[in-house]
Amino acid sequence: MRTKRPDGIKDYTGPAGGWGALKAVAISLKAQQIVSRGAQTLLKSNQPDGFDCPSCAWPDPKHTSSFEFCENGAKAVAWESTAKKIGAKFFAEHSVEDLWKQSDHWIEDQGRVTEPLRYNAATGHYDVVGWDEALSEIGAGLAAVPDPDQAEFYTSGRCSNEAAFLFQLFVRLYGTNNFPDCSNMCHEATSVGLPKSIGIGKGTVSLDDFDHADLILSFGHNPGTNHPRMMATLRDVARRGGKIIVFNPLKERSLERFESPQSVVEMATMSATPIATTYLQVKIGGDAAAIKGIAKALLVLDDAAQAAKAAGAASEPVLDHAFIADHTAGLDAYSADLRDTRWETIERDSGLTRAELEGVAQIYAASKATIACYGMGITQHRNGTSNVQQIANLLLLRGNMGRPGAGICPLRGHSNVQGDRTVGITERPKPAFLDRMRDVFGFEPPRGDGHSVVESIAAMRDGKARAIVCLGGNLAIASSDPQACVEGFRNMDLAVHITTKLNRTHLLMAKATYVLPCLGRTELDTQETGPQSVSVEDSMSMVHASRGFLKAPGEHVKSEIWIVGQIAKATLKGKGGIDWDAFIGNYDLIRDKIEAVFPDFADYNRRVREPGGFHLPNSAALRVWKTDSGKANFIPTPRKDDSAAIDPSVLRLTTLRAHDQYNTTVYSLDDRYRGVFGRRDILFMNDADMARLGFAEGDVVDVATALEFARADRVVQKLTVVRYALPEGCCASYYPETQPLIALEDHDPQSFTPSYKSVPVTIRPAAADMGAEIGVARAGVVGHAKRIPA
Ligand SMILES: Nc1nc2c(c(=O)[nH]1)N[C@H]1C(S)=C(S)[C@@H](COP(=O)(O)OP(=O)(O)OC[C@H]3O[C@@H](n4cnc5c(=O)[nH]c(N)nc54)[C@H](O)[C@@H]3O)O[C@H]1N2
Ligand SMILES: Nc1nc2c(c(=O)[nH]1)N[C@H]1C(S)=C(S)[C@@H](COP(=O)(O)OP(=O)(O)OC[C@H]3O[C@@H](n4cnc5c(=O)[nH]c(N)nc54)[C@H](O)[C@@H]3O)O[C@H]1N2
Ligand SMILES: [Mo]
Repeated sequence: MRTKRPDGIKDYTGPAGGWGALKAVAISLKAQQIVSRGAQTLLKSNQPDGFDCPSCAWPDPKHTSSFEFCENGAKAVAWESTAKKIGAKFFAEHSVEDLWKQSDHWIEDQGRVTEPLRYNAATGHYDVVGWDEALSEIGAGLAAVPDPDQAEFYTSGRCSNEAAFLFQLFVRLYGTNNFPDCSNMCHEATSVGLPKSIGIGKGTVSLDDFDHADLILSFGHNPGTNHPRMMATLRDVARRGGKIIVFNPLKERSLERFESPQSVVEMATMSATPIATTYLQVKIGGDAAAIKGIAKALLVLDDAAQAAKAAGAASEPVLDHAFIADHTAGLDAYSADLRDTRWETIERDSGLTRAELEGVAQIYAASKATIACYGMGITQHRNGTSNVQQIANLLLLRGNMGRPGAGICPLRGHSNVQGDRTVGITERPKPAFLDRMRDVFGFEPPRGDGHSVVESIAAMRDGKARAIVCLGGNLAIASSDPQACVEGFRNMDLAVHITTKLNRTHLLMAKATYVLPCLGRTELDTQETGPQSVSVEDSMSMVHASRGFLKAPGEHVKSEIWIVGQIAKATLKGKGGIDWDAFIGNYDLIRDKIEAVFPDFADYNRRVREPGGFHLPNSAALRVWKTDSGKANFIPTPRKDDSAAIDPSVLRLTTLRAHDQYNTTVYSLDDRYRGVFGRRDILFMNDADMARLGFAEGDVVDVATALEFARADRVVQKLTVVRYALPEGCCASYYPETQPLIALEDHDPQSFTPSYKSVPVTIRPAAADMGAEIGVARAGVVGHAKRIPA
C-alpha cells in the first residue's frame, strides 16, 4: 500500500507537451489579463516580420509555421506584455521595506514599471523622477567614481545586438572592461573551453544538421522546459529512427516521451513519441567520467578493428584516423590518459556501469553522423570548462565536427546571450577586437582584463567597487552567494537598473538607486527616423531582425538603446565625440558600426532585413581551427587526487529550473512534469539515501553547505523531502531558492562559472527558525528570504 504523498506532490504519468501545454498557454494569457492581445502577439513570435521570442535561443526553422511559439515562450510573452502596470501610486503605497517582504513572484507580478524611479532614503520609498533629472544625476554619479575600474556594467542576455554594442562602446569610452554578464553564469565554460578545443566558443551545427544525424547525445539539458521548440526537432529525429542517448541524473519527461501540440494525430489520439532510445542516469558531476568511459571503450573497439584488419578481415576502423591526422593535435596524451584511467574510477564517478558505457560506445561507433547537445548540467560545475572539452574530444575521435549531421550544440540560454558576446560584451576582450574599436571610433580602449560576475560581486562585497549599472537581469538573485550580493549592492554609491519589471535586486539600496523603465521585445519602438528593428543571434549563429508591434506600456517607457545612449551622453559629456543622438534616432547607424568593427557582419543592414536573417561564419564548422596549434585539440581531464575519502553523509545538490519559471522569474509554483504543484520548497532525494540518512518522504529538513565552503549562514531551511529517482549520493532542488548554499568562491577556476549544479550539502531535520530565514521557500513565498540580514 502506498503512503500518502506530501501536499502538492503527484505522480505525473503523461508525456511532455500535449493538452497540458495548450491549457498552460491559456492560463498564462488569462493571468496577465491579455487573452485577445496575447493570441495576436503569439502569432507574431519568431516570424520573419515579427519579434524574436524573448524566452530561449533555439533557432527558427526556415519555413516558419504560424505557430512557432511554445508553451514556455507563450508564458514569457504573456509575462512581458501583461496589462498590469506600476507607477507613482504603487510606489507611494509600498515602501521598499514592505516590498522586500513580498515573494519574488509577487514583486514581478505587479506589472510593468512605467516611470523612472529614484530611491528616497528619507521616506524609504521609490519616487517617480523625470528622465532629465535621473539621467543627469546618473551621469554625474558615474563621472564621480574615482577610477572607471571601480564601476561594474552588467548585461542580461535579453538585450539586442544594437543595445549591447552601444553599451560596450559607452563603457569602454568610460574606461573599463568590467562586463559581468549572465553568460558568466551560464555558457562561460563553452566560451572558454571550446576555443581551446576547436578555436571558436560557439556551437558548430545548424538546424539542418539534425536532419542528417543518426545519433544525438544529450547531456544535461531539459528541452521540454527550457527549449521547447527543440522538442519538434528531437521528435523528428526519433520518428525517422535516429538514436538519442540521454545523460541526466533526473528522468526528465520530455526526454522520455513527447506529445507534439502541433501534431493533430498525437493530440487527437493522445499518443506520444518516445524520445530517448537510451537513458542513463549519470551521477551529478559524473559526465566527465562517463565520457572518458565511452572514449576508453572506443579506443578498445578501434584496437580490435585494426587488429582484425591486420589479420585480413574487412573491418572498418572506429576512429577517424584520417581526420585525426590532418586536423587534430594531442591524441597521444589524451589516449594515454584514457588508457590509464581505471574502470572502477569511471564507474564510481559516473554512477554508470562499464557495460552501459561500452554499449554507448558501440552505438556511437556505428553512427555515421553524431551531434552532441548540452546545457547547464555540463557547464555549471567546478570542472565545467573541462566537461565541455570532454564532449569535444569525443566528437573529434570520430571526426564528428564540420560535416553534415555532426557537431557540437551548446544550448544557449537567454535569447540573445550569444549575440551580446559576439558584439563585444566581454570582460576579457581580445586585442584584435580592441584594435578595431580603436580604429573605428578613434580612442584607445582599456586593455586589461575586467570583471566577470563572480569577480564583480567580490569587488562589490569587498568595497572595491563603487557603482553598478545593470542592463536587465536580476543579478543579486541569479548570482551565487546572495549573502555577498546583498552586502555588495548595499555598499555601492550608485546602482542603476534598466528593466521592464521590478525584482528583488532593485530593492537592495545603494546610496543612490535608480530604476529606469524599458521596452520589451514585443513592443513597437519608434524613434526619429520611424519604427526601429533590433537584431539577435540564436544558438546556431543565425542573426535576424526583431520588431515588436505592441503599444508601449506608458509614454515614459524608453528603448534600451535610448536609455544607454542618454546615460552615455550624460556621463561622457562629449568625450569620444560620438553622436549618440544619431544612433538613437536610427538603429541602422549602429549596425553600420557593428559591421565596421566585425567584418563578419558585412552588409548587415541589408542581410538582416531578409526573412530569416543570415548566418555568421563559423570557422570550426568549416574545419578551420583557430587554436594555438592550428588544429583541433584533444584535451585530457586535469589529473585529480583520488585519495580523499568520500564522506557518505555529504550529498551533491543540483539546482533546477521548474517548468513554470524563467530563471529568477517564477510564473507559477507548478513544475508539472516533475509532479510538483503549488510549491517549490522541495528537496528531491532518492530512496537509498533517505533510508541511509534516516529520512522519509514528507520530512521537513534543513540543507547546509558542506566541506570547504560550509558556513553558519549557508543553510536553506524547511524543505520538504520528496522521493525521486536520482542516482545515489545526489539530490536536487530549485534555483534560485537554494542560492544561499553556493559560495561565491565555489566556481570553475577556468571560466568562473558558479558550481550551481554540484553543491556539497548535508541534510538535517529542520531546526527552529534561524531568524534570518535565508532562502526559505514556502508555498506562496517564492524565491529568496522574506528578510535577508543586512
Ligand atoms: N522556460 C524557460 N526557458 C529557459 C530558461 C528558463 O528558466 N525557463 N532559462 C534559459 C537559460 S538562461 C538557460 S541557460 C537555459 C537552461 O536550460 P538547461 O540547460 O536545460 O537548464 P537547467 O534546467 O538548469 O538544467 C538542465 C538539466 O541538467 C540536469 N543536470 C543537473 N546536474 C547535472 C549533471 O551533473 N550532469 C548532467 N548530465 N545533467 C545534470 C538537470 O536534471 C536538468 O535536466 O534555458 C533557457 N530557457
Ligand atoms: N542556482 C542557480 N543559479 C543560476 C542558474 C542555475 O541553473 N542555478 N542559472 C544561471 C543562468 S544560466 C543565468 S543565464 C542567470 C540569469 O541571470 P539574469 O539574466 O540576471 O536573470 P533573469 O532572471 O533572466 O532576469 C530577469 C529580469 O530581467 C528583467 N527583464 C526582463 N526582460 C527584460 C528586457 O527586455 N529588458 C531589460 N532591460 N530587462 C528585462 C526583469 O526585471 C526580470 O526580473 O542565472 C544563473 N543562476
Ligand atoms: Mo543561462
